[in-house]
Amino acid sequence: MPNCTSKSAAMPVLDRLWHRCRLATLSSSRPGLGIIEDGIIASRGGRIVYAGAAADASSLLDAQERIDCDGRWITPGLIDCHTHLVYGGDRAGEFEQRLAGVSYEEIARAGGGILSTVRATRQASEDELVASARPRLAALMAEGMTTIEIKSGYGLELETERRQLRAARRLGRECPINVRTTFLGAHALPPEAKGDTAEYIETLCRDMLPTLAAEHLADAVDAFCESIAFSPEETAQVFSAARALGLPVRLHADQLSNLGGATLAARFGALSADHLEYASDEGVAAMAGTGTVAVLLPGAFYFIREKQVPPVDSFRRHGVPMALATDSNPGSSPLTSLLLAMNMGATLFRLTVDECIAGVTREAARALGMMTEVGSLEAGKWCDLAIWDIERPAELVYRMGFNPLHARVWRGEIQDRQ
Ligand code: DI6
Ligand code: FE
Repeated sequence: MPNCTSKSAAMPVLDRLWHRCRLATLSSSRPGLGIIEDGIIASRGGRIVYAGAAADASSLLDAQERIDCDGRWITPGLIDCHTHLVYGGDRAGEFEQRLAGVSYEEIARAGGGILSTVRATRQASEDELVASARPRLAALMAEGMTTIEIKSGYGLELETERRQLRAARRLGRECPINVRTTFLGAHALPPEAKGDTAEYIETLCRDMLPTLAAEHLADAVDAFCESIAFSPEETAQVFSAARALGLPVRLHADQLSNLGGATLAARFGALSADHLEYASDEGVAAMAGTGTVAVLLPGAFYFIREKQVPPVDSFRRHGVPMALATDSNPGSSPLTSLLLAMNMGATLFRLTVDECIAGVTREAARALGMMTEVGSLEAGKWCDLAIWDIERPAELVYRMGFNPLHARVWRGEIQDRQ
């Protein structure tokens, strides 16, 4: 056993050390945001080796680079745990229709909506999908996002679904971010199915899903369980196929009506159930039983001018964890700001500041099944940081359209502002 002296002398040099900073660690073992007023963070090999009080870490002084944070706040890098970032075209024309009084559902039923983006996505090459997603990604990264989930669902046939997922993986290789992909083949019924939902779901389960899983293109499987999309029974079929392949599931649940989506998600042990404006108390209780995260998407609520607020008090009462995400997509939430998503979460859904910040960090990591890797400032996790020019954490939630990011750190490396 080495004694204390030889141990510290032999300690490897740290790559980087941030000091004189205030930390919102989001560590589950601390109350609230896990605040440390005089903190330091040390990294080695892209991982956090220490995040805590400066007073407890006097031996951690030997780093290749020391960064004086001058009292700035550091949070975990932000996580957007629900996006449809990769797609062709846009829906600005539909937005104008909606301003003239046509509803989101009416547009969808008339063959517009998701299907108009499907047409544009089918026409786009992988390069074009990557190129058009990049500015949206850059906007999120400029606000400290370091991890993102990206869904397919605008192909609705194997080739295009694959191209979307490949584009998402490529963004993960080419940009300093962590990417998690989700297969959302059950997003809408493609026009060529001519109304034969059963046949489409059968093809999806038999061919598309196993093929994409074998190509390691999908980290999870999602479905849109809604009257304008797929029934609970069809969704269950997709989920059974996913589970048989060992893939975790998540669900667009109870967004426009209550079809029992929250209960269904829980029945399959889903990582998350998302939207949930119309979720019942029974559904929330079921989610509590399986640790399914409620992913709240105030951007979509705002943009389609929904009136029904998700049952936030019920989530709190039942101890269901709540995450917040942008739902970035061309139809119901053309949003590329997690800061604004937090502001909307607070203003529209009455979430607290702590719930909003936890919702785009620790709870978003939970929704992605990435708790051991990201989401809090704790030794062993990736050193993904957002460093802010703010005086108190509430400023991240309070402002609208202002970006106080000072620096973004991904896997221990300081990134240029995008
Ligand atoms: N719910 C949504 O809010 C998005 N997909 C979904 O299942 C909408 C996607 C779109 O309108 O393009
Ligand atoms: Fe969505």
